[in-house]
Amino acid sequence: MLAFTSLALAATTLLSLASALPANEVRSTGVTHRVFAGSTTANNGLHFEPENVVAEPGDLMEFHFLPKAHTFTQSSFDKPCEPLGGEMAIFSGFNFNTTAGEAPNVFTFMVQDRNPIWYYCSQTAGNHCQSGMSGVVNQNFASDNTLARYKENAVNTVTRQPSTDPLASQGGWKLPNVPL
Ligand SMILES: [Cu+2]
Repeated sequence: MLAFTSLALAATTLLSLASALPANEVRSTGVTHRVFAGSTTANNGLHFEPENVVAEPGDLMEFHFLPKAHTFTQSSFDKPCEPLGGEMAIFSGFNFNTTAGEAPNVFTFMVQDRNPIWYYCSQTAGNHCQSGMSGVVNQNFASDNTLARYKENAVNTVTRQPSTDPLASQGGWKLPNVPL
């Protein structure tokens, strides 16, 4: 009987904890996906590696920046090289320049759900997005919306920025680049 009472109490405590959380709270999974913005080998440096990532809600996406002043800029599939919802887009800003190796900081955000997150580099010097510097988190593999098609559609676009402030950073965190 004593054991039953303890169990019942524990269940009640758990329930009240759960109801205290905001409905849309996404809990951290502790999983981090590292992506390099830039490359020493692929596509003349205009490349995210890996460019196609599957992530769970609560996973972190962590971008490490190599030379050429790249950005992470969220877009829709339908409008490559344009920020999603204007100022709503997740945007690293041009805060991660480096002339060699990796920039001293990384850009990190938490995946909120399983919907695709399309993104591009908004560097216009060299037209990075039109040249194929784009990627996706949680592509819908049952759909025709592939990264290859995104890149094809990007070729004849004009790159737009989420903000007139090139250093604006939103939807994520600028954190120290800690070696593994
Ligand atoms: Cu770039």
